[in-house]
Amino acid sequence: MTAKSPSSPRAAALVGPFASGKTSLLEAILLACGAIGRQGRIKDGSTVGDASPEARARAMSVEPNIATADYLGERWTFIDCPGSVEFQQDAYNALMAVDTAVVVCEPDPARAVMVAPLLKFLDEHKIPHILFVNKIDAAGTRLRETLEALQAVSDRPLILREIPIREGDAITGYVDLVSERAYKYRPGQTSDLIKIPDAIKGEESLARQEMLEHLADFDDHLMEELLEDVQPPTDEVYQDLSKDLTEDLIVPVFFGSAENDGGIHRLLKALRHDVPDAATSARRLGIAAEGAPLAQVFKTVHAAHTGKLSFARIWRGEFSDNQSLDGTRISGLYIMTGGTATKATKAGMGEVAAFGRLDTVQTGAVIGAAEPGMTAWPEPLKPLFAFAIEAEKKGDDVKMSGALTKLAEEDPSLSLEHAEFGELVLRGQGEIHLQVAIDRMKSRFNMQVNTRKPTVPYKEGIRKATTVHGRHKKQSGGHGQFGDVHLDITPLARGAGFHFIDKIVGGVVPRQYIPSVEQGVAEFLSHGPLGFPVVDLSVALTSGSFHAVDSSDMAFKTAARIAMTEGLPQCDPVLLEPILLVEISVPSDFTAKAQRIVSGRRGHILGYDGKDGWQGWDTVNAHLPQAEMDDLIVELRSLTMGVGTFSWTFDHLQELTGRVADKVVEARKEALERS
Ligand SMILES: Nc1nc2c(ncn2[C@@H]2O[C@H](COP(=O)(O)OP(=O)(O)O)[C@@H](O)[C@H]2O)c(=O)[nH]1
Ligand SMILES: [Mg+2]
Repeated sequence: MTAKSPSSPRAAALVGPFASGKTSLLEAILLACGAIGRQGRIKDGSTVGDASPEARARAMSVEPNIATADYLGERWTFIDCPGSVEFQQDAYNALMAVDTAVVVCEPDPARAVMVAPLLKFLDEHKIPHILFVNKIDAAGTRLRETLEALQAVSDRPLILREIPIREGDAITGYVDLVSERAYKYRPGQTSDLIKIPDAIKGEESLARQEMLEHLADFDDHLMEELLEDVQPPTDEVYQDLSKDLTEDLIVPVFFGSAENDGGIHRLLKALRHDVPDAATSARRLGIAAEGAPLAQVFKTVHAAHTGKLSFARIWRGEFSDNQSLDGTRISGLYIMTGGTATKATKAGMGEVAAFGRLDTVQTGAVIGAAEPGMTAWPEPLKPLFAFAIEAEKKGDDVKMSGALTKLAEEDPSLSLEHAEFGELVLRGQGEIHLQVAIDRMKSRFNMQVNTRKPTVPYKEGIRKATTVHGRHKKQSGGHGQFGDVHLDITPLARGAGFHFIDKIVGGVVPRQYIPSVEQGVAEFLSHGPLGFPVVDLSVALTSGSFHAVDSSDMAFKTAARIAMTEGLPQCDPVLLEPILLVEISVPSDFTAKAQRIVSGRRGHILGYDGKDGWQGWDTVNAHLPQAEMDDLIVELRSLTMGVGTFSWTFDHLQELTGRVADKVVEARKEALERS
């Protein structure tokens, strides 16, 4: 065997769909490494991972679980990533920090499509990855069918590295296709070497041949050997496996049971032999071998005791506690041994360390000097779901903003927007994603917040022109007030906005008062007769008069408002609703469903096409009213096994009339009366 001894620690991310068993696998791995004494269970809430109250409450990972342990004298950091699509950002970021990904999936072929987006990301970034088919203890299907379904969603060839040994319905061991040795599972220990059962000898040599043929696609020498019927030396096969994984040419496939400790040592040994070291991964990321110490942050956490922690992979050199970096000082350096932070004085190349109090360093940023030519950090995921939020206690708004800013720093797929109508809108990847953020506000910042649907930014327009006269005159002892204006109000084309035109001749309205007239008009337009901002019109000041003593800015502003209040209702105002351009992307099996969702939401389908670079996926382009977007992602996911998604941009405003419009105007009136 080519047991190379990497000089530096390696890192692997455990990724895959929700509930495929990643956190359980982390537990099994830590047990196999001797880092914990007994295996915790998800259902007992006793695992190393998912220890936060938000994760335990849902029996689901809502943040990465990071654990460092030694296997056969070599150091590994495992990053167990949340599988839920709503927490994907953390998984994508972690993948940028590792030498390999272990994609954990379930045997059910119907679920294979759930790993498609992840495999796309891995291939796009050429990140070596291994497939681990988990829950093999409960598998109802043949591994072949599972593999076929998975192959359909992977651009890279999947290569079975072992085949199962069955006793009745149960899988009790495996045959390694390289060494051609058979093993029987022994929970808690390395498997027992046994003889290859006669019954599967035929199947074994077929599977082995298949594996070799795949490898020969990338190795001419091996191809020659196969053509000449020469048995390739085992070392050559191991070398190919390691090289092809490193270059992301193949995806080796293993299986087992995280909960019942089957196949875990087998998986760990494959990692040990085949996974590239930090130097190789750094090269893949465009980081030169020589240079100053460099680490990259993949996760930021604001912890209660330690303050801000930046979890980073060290790609070059060594960092030490108290070291000064461009003016900021590392204040606390930690390694996650098992699941707990252990203080360290130094951390070196290959390690995953938490850096304390790097206040200006964001997720994705480089610690040390950034390097030209480094692979770009993935863009944050675009928001798909939103809540309007407010602090329960009036006056807590500033504190709330501060807490939310920290949470958004922890998770770049969470964002905060000061929206129209003074609303604070929290955006993210789904309802659970936002709910977890709200829960963290309470558990970590002691902030109770209220949520509701965000207000749709309706506008109003006009459909007719009119001419009005507004006069403001008051004579109440002493100084009076006098302003007098004539306005032409005219509708403009959609998208034109608001134009104010000064047509005064001969100084009938003195020049210094004209800005006040414009201001009076603009203020009126912020709340039209239907309660929304009025757009796409011009207002021309055509004439007026003034009084040498009593005229003032205030008086002209009031006159303008009087004119607008009278004039605008005569212009046949109409509600305008925002329409978004939405691109939905789904596996083609679900395209018809996606189209039905659009029609069901007053949408208009513009067309559909194959998704660029995504075999077997379609995009559906549509115009959808923003008012219908609220739970679009919820419905889309529920109809597409969670993988359907969309992107959106504002497109145009469209007239809305009839019952739907009446309801909107009524609701707005009530809201305005309340506030
Ligand atoms: N039968 C069986 N169940 C498993 C296995 N591994 C995990 N599970 C169960 O699958 C569920 C999800 O496990 P978890 O580790 O939280 O999955 P994650 O979402 O991928 O982290 C839990 O109920 C586990 O008990 C396994 O090997 N066999
Ligand atoms: Mg998990």
